[in-house]
Amino acid sequence: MLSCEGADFSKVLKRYDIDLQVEMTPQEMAAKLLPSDPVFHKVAEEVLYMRFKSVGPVVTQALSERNPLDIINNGLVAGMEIVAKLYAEHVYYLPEIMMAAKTMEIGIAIAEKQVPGGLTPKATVIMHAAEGDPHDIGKNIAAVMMRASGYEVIDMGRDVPVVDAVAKAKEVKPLFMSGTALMTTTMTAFPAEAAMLKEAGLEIPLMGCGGAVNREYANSYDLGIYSEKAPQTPIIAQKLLDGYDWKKIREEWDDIVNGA
Ligand code: B12
Repeated sequence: MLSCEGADFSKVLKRYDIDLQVEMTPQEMAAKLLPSDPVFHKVAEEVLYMRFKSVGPVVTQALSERNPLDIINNGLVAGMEIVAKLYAEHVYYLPEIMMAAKTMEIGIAIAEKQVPGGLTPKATVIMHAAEGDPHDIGKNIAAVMMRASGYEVIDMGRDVPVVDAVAKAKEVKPLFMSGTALMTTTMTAFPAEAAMLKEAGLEIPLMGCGGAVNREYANSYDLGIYSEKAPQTPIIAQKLLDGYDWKKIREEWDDIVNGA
């Protein structure tokens, strides 16, 4: 008869992927990346460990100790950034990314309600994920930052046809339009949209964003500007409000986003 006596289960029930790729466990890796502030630390952990049932009470408690925008940026989004790092290290996989994003969204929905914002928006912006692209988690984070900073955001969602995005921009004439592309096959939407706006005589900056796009690419077509991370977007928006055009944003980009 088969006997388990003497079996070393630590060698059997083992995350072979972690063993092969990294020496550390998710907990050990995350410990080095979590925010040092105890309140943000706790909030970030909720996202990191996908605790979608308890994130609500934890964020509500945090709101009595910290300001809502900081909870979003330094807690919820910080937790999601760690998740993305663990994914890159093959410690987390797609299900973890999706569950963590859901957890983050639950927390953001609660914190967002407490963000003090003027009744009159500073300006209107349009956001979308490129035609053919279903990746919208980064865009959603950027949209929250913009709303929290007092802008009206028209969020067109994901997989937005080029012609629809351009038609909306012609109708609304936003301060700027942002596009997100995480796939190299979809990022070509942005030069196409920019060319159509140019043809219509509209100088609306078109912010190219998302993992597939880099600064060089976003600067390679007229109207194109770049924003690498969601928190940089309100800072760039403020410069546009101050009267900068897309060329000046490009010229001073390093100084503008410095530290954000
Ligand atoms: C989650 C995910 C999905 C989810 C998307 C769910 C959703 N609602 O978004 C689902 C399962 C739908 C998906 C599908 C696919 N995916 Co996918 N997916 C990912 C994954 C794992 C994570 C992306 C993510 O959300 N990251 C977390 C967020 C927070 O990061 P982020 O989007 O980069 O955003 C940050 C910045 O880019 C920036 N940002 C982003 N948007 C914006 C907007 C503004 C205004 C600003 C300022 C900043 C900004 O700010 C954020 C941080 O501050 C990536 C892998 C990766 N490492 O990125 C692959 C990845 C993007 N997917 C990929 C692929 C290929 C696919 C599929 C084609 C797979 C397939 N064969 O079916 C399909 C798409 C099919 C289709 N056409 O419909 C590839 C793309 C490769 C490429 N370069 O072209 C990747 C890179 C995986 C890989 N390594 O191969 N995917």
